Amino acid sequence: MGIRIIGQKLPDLPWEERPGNDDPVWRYTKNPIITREAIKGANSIFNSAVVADKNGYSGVFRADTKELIMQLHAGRSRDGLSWKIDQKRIEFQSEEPEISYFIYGYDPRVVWIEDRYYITWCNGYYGPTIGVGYTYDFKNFYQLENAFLPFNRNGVLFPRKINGKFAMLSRPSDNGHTPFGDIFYSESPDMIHWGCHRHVMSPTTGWQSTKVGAGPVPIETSEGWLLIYHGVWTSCNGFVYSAGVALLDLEKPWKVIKRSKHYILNPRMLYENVGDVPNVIFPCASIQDADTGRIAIYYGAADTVTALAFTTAGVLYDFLEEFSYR
Ligand code: BMA
Repeated sequence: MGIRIIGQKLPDLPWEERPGNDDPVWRYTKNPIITREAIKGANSIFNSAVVADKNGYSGVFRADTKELIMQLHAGRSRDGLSWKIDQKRIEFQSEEPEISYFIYGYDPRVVWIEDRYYITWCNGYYGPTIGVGYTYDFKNFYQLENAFLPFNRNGVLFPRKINGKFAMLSRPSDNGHTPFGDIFYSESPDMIHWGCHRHVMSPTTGWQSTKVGAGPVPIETSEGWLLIYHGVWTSCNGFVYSAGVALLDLEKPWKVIKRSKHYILNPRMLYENVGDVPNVIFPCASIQDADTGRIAIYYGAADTVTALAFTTAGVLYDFLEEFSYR
C-alpha cells in the first residue's frame, strides 16, 4: 500500500503539482513568499515555522532587525501563502526573570502536542541553547526552562509523546559558526528535565560532511518518522546548507532506518544563492495532508527570505529506496 502519513487531514494546504522532472522536492513557482517588507524595520525574515490551526495557519517567524538582533514574531495566514506578521516581537512571559530575559531568539519550530502549541528555538542564554515555550492562541506566549545547557541549536520536538515521554532532537554546538554537529535524541517527562540522550546521526560525506541538524518537526508515517534535516558542507567559499531526508524508527527514533545519500533540495535559485548568507536553504517547518500524502515545506533562503517547496511522503519514500545509505 505504500507509505501513509499518520495525522491531520489538510485538504487545502498550499500545493503545486510536481513539474516534469524527477526532483524529489519542487519549489513554489512564486517564491519567495515572505520578504523583509512584512515587518517594518526588518532586515530579513527567514528560517520560520508554521502550523495549521482553526483559522487557517499560524506561525512563528525569525526576523532580524536592522540592528541585526535576531527576534521571533507571531503571524497568521488564511492560505499558508500570504502572511500577516505582528510588527512587535513575541515577548514570552515567565515567572522566572532569569528565563524570560531576552538576548536573542532564532530558528523557531512550532508543534501541537496534546493541548497546546509548543515552540522551540535557539535562545540566547550565555550563548545559544534551546528555548522552550508554548501558546494557545499565538497572542500570549509562555516560556519554560531552557532544555539544555549552552551550546545547542536546532531543538525540534516530536509531535507526540514517545513511550510516555516528550521527545526532542537537538544538535550540541559551540558558540560560533560550529564546524561540526551531530543530531541527538532526548526525552523528558515534563518538558523541563531532559535526559536519556541518544545519538541519532553524524555528518557523512559531500553535502552533509560538516554538520547535520533536524529541520521541521518529524512527520509520523506508517513506515517511521520522516525527518527532513539540513546538511552542511564546507566549500572553498564557506558553508553550503542543503536538505536531506531520513526515516527514523517509530518507537526508538534514534535508530535510523534509512537516510538519503543525495540531497533532496540544495541552494540553486538566485534567492537561495544570494542574500545575507549565500547558499543556504534551511527548512524549519512542514504541513501535510494525511489523505494525499502532500507535504509543504517552509524554508529560509540565504538567511534573507522565506520560501516554500512541495513533495509527498510517497516521493520521499521512493527517493529513500533509491538513494539511501541503507
Ligand atoms: C546557522 C544558523 C541559521 C542560519 C545558518 C546559515 O548556524 O544561524 O540560522 O541559517 O547558520 O547562516
